[in-house]
Amino acid sequence: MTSHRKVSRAEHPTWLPKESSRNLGDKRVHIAATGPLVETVRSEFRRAMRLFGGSFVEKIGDAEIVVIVTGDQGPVGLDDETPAAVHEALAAHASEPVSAEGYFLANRDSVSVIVAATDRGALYGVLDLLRSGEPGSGTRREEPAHAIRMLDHWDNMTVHPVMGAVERGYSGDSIFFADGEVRRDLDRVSRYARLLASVGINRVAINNVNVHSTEARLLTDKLPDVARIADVLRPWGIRLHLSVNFASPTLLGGLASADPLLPAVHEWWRQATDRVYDSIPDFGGYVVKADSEGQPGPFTYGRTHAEGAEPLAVALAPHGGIVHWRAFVYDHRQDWRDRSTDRAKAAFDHFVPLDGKFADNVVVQVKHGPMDFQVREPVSTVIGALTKTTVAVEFQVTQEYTGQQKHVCYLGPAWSEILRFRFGGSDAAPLASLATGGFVAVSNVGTDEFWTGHPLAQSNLYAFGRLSWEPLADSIEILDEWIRATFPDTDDGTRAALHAVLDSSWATYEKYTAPLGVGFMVRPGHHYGPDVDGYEYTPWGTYHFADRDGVGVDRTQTTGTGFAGQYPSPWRARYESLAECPDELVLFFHHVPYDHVLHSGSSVIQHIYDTHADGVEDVARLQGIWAGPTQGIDSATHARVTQLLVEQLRSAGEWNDQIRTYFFRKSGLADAGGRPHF
Ligand code: GCV
Repeated sequence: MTSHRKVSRAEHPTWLPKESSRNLGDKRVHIAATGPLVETVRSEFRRAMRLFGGSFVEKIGDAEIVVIVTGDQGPVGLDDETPAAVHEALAAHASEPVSAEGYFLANRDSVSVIVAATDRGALYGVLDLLRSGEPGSGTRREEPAHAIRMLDHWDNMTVHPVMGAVERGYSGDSIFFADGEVRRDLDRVSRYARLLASVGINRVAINNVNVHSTEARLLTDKLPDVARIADVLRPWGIRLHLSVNFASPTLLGGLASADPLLPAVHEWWRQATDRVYDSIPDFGGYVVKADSEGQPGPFTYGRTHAEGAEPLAVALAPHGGIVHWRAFVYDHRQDWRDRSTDRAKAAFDHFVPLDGKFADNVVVQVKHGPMDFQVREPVSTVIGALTKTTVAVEFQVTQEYTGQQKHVCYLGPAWSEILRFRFGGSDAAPLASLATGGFVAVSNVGTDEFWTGHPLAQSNLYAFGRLSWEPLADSIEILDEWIRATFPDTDDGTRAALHAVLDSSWATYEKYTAPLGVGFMVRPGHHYGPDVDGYEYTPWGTYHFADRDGVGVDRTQTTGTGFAGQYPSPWRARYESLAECPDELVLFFHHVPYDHVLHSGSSVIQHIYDTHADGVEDVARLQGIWAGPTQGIDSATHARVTQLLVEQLRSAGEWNDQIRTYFFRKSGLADAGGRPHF
């Protein structure tokens, strides 16, 4: 019972191990910058100097690393001794200046230069140098695609009887809370903030979107403690957000109603919000899950979600705060007998009619798919349809449906596919550019000594940060950065082994779990392991409709729920047509007979049999690779991954046995590969 109270201080590798400070250490450093984050910049150099030597120098001409913030000083005094790299970076900035968070990183004649417009950009530049090492020769320009890059924590203040300390958390307890309070020791939060800043994350919501009564009080009497967390995040350029309960005016304020049209409700939010800003001047804003899975919302009062968000938005606006209003709104008490209701359609039906009606500082936060972070879903139709509303795309770094940090599952390739999706066809803009409100993801860290339960799951946190900064970056190159930064002493062979384990781990996971985009088939409640019919006759709206003849959900306009019609052309027609629908989503959009032949040439039933068997073989192969030479991987990491691969193989085998047996019994069609059913 008590082990989870402890916060690990163990020094297991992260992508900023002590050794990476070598990249900043043993150097003569000149800093020409002011601003609150410059102290953090200096502290990074001091940390490196303590470990590896080096010093600050007054004269720019003596320096090997130069950091310049152009925004808050006059022209830098350039002379004959000024290193060429400084001239180059300043010239680049002068001709096409970087935005507030961007920077130029130049390197020439063994001098590295960071030029930024603000202290924030300088911090990102220095952390880039720290994590990636020598910048190579020439000048590199870096700036984020979108201003908001955020992690949501589903952390509870007390251990919830069903959901635990962190809802869908697989990495120990909350790093923020214990025993109903904000932790006294926030050292781990500080180390977390440094990791996040190094991949460009600039906002963190600290508490669960399911706001229970204890957590609701973070907004009121717990504010001094919340302010302590904000103080720890601030030096890393990270603004704190709170998830709030829509019914706070009644729950905390004693009002009779939380109706968003009532002046008293507006006034309550105004006063509550003013008090937040008295304690936390750079407070980021509120995250709201309303009318969703039992959370209260504006429907109680017959109001729309745009009306619901209004009082919060109005209260935050004068302070520069924003409301993240989640579009995850659906009927979780639906009748499974009613085949016309489709959970996939719900968010579009609720939110698209409200396009343009939300206040300017409301960001509608949309899960990347229409269902719920499944291993494979089409993209959410809401993202393409909201053209007059600021939209944030929400991902799930915590692996609720992708192996719960017991299975290795690098999600970068899955996210890349989503970010590169083009609603209007191949000439249209990628989905990434529609995320005008940036990107949000559910975090995967906790008090676990490796931070993320599965040590290799750190790669997902890293990749989310990097993709939220540069959404079209190559996810395997990002993984390579992570491998090199986290395990700097690996040789080529070990790095190849890590790639062999991680690169296609998402594809492997998909092979042995729910097939062809149909989703779920997990055990209800905790969502780990197979239970094909676990949700089939429940009110949650997540069905596969397998019978003796076929499987899949008919979401066509012609004969099904009509969801395919929420897409613009060409996707509407492509998903509608069984002949054109991509194999990997065929059971998301169509109910097909088991002998339906896929584009791959395989029948649906044989595909199910083959991919499941392949998936188990893949995991066995990973185990073999991991048992081979792994120079440069510390023994604790190696042992934890070894132990988890045993569980992954067991679990993959269980999925395989249950899925193949289930479909054999339903269809009566034997596996042409002759493998056993039970
Ligand atoms: C925080 C899924 C999860 C819930 C989560 C919800 C959400 O349904 O299973 O645990 O609740 O998504 O995103 O709000």
